[in-house]
Amino acid sequence: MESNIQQDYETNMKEETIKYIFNSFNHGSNYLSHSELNTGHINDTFFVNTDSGNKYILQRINHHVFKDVAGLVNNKVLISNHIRSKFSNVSEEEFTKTNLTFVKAKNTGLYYHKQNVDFWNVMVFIEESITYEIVKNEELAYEGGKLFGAFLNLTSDFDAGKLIEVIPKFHDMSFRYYQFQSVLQSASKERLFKAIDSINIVTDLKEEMHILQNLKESGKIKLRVTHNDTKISNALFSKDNKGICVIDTDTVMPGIVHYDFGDAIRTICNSAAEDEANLDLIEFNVEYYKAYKKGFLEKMELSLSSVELKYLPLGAKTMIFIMGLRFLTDYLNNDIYYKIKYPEHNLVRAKNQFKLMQSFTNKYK
Ligand code: GN1
Ligand code: MG
Repeated sequence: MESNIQQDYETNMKEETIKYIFNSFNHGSNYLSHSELNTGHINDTFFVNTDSGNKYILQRINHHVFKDVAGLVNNKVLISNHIRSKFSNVSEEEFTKTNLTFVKAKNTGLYYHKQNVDFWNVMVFIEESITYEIVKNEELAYEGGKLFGAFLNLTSDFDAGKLIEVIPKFHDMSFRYYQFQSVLQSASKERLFKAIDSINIVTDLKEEMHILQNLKESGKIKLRVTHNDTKISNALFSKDNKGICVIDTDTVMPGIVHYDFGDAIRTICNSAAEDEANLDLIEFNVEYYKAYKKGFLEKMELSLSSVELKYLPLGAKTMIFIMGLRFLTDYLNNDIYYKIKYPEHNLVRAKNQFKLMQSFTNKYK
């Protein structure tokens, strides 16, 4: 049985495989059915329905990207428990309805299950929650701001030193430039030719795009717990568009406030999806920027320094840029990192981000 399952799930995710892995977690329910959620670019995510009526999210963690899965899961659980400790008057059942909670694996008691080379974890599904890829009104931008601001606020008294750096130098600009410059040496002529405009943008902005990193390294901007993947699809909303909670805490680790502020702006203020190929449809929405910032500062303002506040707009530009740079680097590197749906998907994403960044620069005065 075990070896059959192994063969199956290396080629495709058969129902038996998902069932077997899911039932190795201690949720007290039995698997009924599942469906795959095709949202993230890194992990594989499944929605699981059970005989008890409870629903779960089962995730296969990409261990090529996340080298220390145990450390990653430990980070997520530490943060989840810290948030839990702030709601001591709320019952476990109630907390689980509006917050990210993890399920332990049977036997090992760990929050993940290791199946030969693959690692899995299970979270309780939050009922009646919805996610958005694109923001369609200011209210949602404002609610998103409150959610990501609240996450930083709730974790602001957590000792960031207890978290491992899940992906070392994740938002480090010098490191991302280094990867980019290395790949320029090995990329195919064809890809270099197709990407020439984007390559020139990256080359021209080198100095400006290092400002935040320099402030961080000189200690002028402090390190805190940051989420590091605050795209709007990582926020859950209720049907009436109120924020519920932030999800996908895979990349929680020490960082600066600008990472989370800027990465959220990157998706909230884009009039199109991050992989829209028609650049004419991409425009930076300043009204959404203001609404997001208002919600974010309502939760954060008192704990931000004047330097942190002053550089929030540059945080937006820098995070839009760094994502374009990473997509471009992966395109030049023959698409080894992000999941792609067609050959030029990463180049389209990169051009999209640079168009958004230019629109931000033109509109934000
Ligand atoms: C990746 O896998 P997902 O969708 O949560 C990436 C983020 C990018 C994002 C762009 C570990 O996130 O940094 O912002 O794609 N995560 C990792 O959509 O690289
Ligand atoms: Mg993520």
